[in-house]
Amino acid sequence: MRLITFEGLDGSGKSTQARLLAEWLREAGYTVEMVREPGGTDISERVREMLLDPRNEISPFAELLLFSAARAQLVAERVQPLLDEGTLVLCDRFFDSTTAYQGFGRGLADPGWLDGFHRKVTGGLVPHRTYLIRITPVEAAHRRRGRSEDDRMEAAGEPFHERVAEGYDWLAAREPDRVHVLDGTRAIELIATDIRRDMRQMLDGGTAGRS
Ligand code: T5A
Repeated sequence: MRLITFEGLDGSGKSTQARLLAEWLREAGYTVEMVREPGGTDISERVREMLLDPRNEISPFAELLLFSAARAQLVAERVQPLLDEGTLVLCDRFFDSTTAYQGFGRGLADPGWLDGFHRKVTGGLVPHRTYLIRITPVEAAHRRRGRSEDDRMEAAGEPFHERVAEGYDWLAAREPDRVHVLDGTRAIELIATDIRRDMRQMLDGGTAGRS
């Protein structure tokens, strides 16, 4: 059983890389499911709508709890059962997003407190590998340009996203074995190749998720 997560600023290319990895793993014979955060269940998708609607004013602590509520439901209803049956689960964002966006971005809570809180929310589930796709907030804003209206989190401003980026760097420095940093300014296929190489090493010798 393996939980693989993708992290980074909005527009860093996480969804693109998660999709490419899922395709590659399926071709290699693995059973793979993709989920996204916040979302992935009826309840979590409803919470997502609340969180991302730019018309909503949500207090920072309520925001932390809502992202975590969506995650608790996703883990209980989908992720843990899938892992239990041997499926590889690729998750677009997980609790590192809360540490980076609410912990660092909102300046809400110290990471030590968040660590314990995340484990309560997920029933102790921690990703086996996390790919952090690193781009600058300026590059992220550039990539989002021309898309539809910014959602509530994207509209939080550049200083906020600078603090989020610092949060991710802090996480990568603290947990280098789990959090692998990839230079997200490179070509999509080069990043995908690095991820595949790492996954191949991780899965070699194991039978996780292979049908
Ligand atoms: N949030 C989430 C919190 O604050 N706390 C939490 O606990 C959680 C879970 C979610 C928002 O909620 C926040 C974070 C977010 O602000 P979302 O709509 O799910 O919102 O947004 P994102 O996860 O940011 O998803 P995006 O689709 O915006 O970005 P991705 O997935 O990083 O990027 P992707 O793959 O869609 O690519 C974006 C564009 O860049 C291009 C793609 O083709 C696409 O056009 N691209 C590249 N271009 C050049 N070079 C590359 N290497 C490229 N890779 C992709």
